[in-house]
Amino acid sequence: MRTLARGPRRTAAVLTASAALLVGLASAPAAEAASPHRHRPVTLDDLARQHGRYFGSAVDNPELADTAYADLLGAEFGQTTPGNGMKWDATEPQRGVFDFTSGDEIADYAKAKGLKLRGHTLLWHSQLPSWLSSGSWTAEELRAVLKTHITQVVKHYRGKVFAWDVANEIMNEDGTYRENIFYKTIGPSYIADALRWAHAADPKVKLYLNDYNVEGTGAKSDAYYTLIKQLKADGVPIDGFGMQAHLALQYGFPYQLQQNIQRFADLGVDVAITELDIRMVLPSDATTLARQADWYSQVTSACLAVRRCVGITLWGYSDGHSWIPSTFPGEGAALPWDENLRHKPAYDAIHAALTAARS
Ligand code: 9MR
Repeated sequence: MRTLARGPRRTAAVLTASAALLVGLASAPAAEAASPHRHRPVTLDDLARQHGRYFGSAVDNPELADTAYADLLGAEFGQTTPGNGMKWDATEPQRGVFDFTSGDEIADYAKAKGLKLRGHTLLWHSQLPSWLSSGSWTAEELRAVLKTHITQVVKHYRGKVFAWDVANEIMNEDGTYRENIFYKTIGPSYIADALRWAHAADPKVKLYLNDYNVEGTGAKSDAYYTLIKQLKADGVPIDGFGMQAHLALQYGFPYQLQQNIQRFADLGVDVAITELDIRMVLPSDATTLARQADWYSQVTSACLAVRRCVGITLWGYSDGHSWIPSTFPGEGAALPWDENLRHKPAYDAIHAALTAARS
């Protein structure tokens, strides 16, 4: 079995447990001494690592000031993603003027806590700086702007992030290309070029396409399946597909989730669950929280069932720090920890799913 120990933090935990065992052996009854790990908390990431996966949570810069939240995130999880700190409006607020303050803050935090870091995101229709979104560009000008942005940001985080969401949310629900500024100005070739520029800037980093409503089979995930297959056939560097998984109880569980993950894996790319949360209409009650717990369990099990599903990231882990209530008024309670950082049934369900699955 793989060891649970990882870095100084884990080593300290093991030493503490060993010390407790030695003390316990001197005085405790035999039954207690026989379970040396009884007092060592086993985190979701510890369990995921036994399967060769990570379990992570996004974090947004202001949340780092909430030390209870940031400390628990660092202790429980093995991976993080900046909620906003590496987006275009943060990293290149003026043309050619790069500001890595927010992204670096998260990268430093990740390093200090021993967390793997996903980069999010190099290109998106949202959170673009106004110099870009309200400028008027020829195709050649915008290609140059995109190339510079991707090259600078990827180079800056080389060796710090293990994966990039290169292009975020580039498809419509019906499987046609989203008419973002890049599509409208350059045409669909911007996607392959973005991947090539990112690869040139850091040949080792894993390059992903990432979107929501692609967890189940359907027109939108079909479009990604076709695109990734074509990119692979054309020799374009593409390593992974990110399924955001912003789920909602009222819309039903994604259709054929595991089979959908599997078909992308079969194309020869990794799959990651990148922004998982499961919202509901408020107020929550025992029934909805139990249903939510079951969904978290199903998502976890589906990922573990596909060898190339490399990890799961929650989009924040507590109901106290979630994008949902402000975006969907009247909805929330989407995460496995409540506002007071107490476990909800969803936490126990994820824990059980990670424990039950065979390595
Ligand atoms: O969590 C992010 C939130 O703080 C921002 O206000 C929001 C702006 O659109 O973006 C959120 O993150 C999004 C992510 O970057 C892409 N997928 C959807 C996420 C939720 O909106």
